[in-house]
Amino acid sequence: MIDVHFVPTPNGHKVSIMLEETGLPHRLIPYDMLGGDHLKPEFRKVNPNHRLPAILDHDPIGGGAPFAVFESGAILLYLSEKAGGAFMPADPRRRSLTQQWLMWQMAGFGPMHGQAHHFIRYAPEGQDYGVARYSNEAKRLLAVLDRRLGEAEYLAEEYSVADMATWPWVRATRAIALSLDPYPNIVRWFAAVGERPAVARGTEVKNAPNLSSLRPKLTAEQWSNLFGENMLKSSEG
Ligand SMILES: N[C@@H](CCC(=O)N[C@@H](CS)C(=O)NCC(=O)O)C(=O)O
Repeated sequence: MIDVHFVPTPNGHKVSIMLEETGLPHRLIPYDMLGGDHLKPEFRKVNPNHRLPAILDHDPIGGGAPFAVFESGAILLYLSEKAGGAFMPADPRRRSLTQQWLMWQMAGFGPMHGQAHHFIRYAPEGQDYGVARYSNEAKRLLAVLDRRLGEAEYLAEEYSVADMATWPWVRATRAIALSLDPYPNIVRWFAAVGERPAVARGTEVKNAPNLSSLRPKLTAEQWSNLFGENMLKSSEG
């Protein structure tokens, strides 16, 4: 059994999609991120970085004591290995392509889109520089993705963990009112991936409407848990 410490965000959905795709036995442990559940000291045993998602495998690869994995990309690779190499192509070139696009998602597409979400949706209004900087980067990365998907049906030619990592972040562009119309190859791929039953099941758990809105309203305590003092304090000591 795999415990999934979970919030229904793009990073969380990467993992819930993969678990539905592979059928590995798991249970979702929901976290109230606004309430600061992820900042509690006991969560550090599962994720030293105090972020979601993270998993705890009670029947780990190689046996032994329960094993924790953090960082959504590392979790996808772990689950792939656990499921006998699922969604990781056997062909060496395609396998490398999967790793390249997965790293690109983890180091570029996700973090840059995340910053666009921050400046457009959460930061105090009027921060034109941050909004422009990260909107431009978000659009540049969409153009890179569109070009790739004009060359290949899926990022690594066949459907892989790289698509699972990228798809939920493309879906999240609707929350920052970024249209996909200029990217016809993304539109084609986005629909094809979205039609997979496991993707539908994996994204069934949704965020509270406030968190999915263009301008979520946070109390001072919630703000502190996500971006301020409480968040900082959780990593001390
Ligand atoms: N690189 C990490 C990012 C994890 C991350 O930032 N998760 C968000 C939710 S999607 C989180 O835990 N936010 C809580 C916070 O910022 O306090 C991953 O891919 O797992």
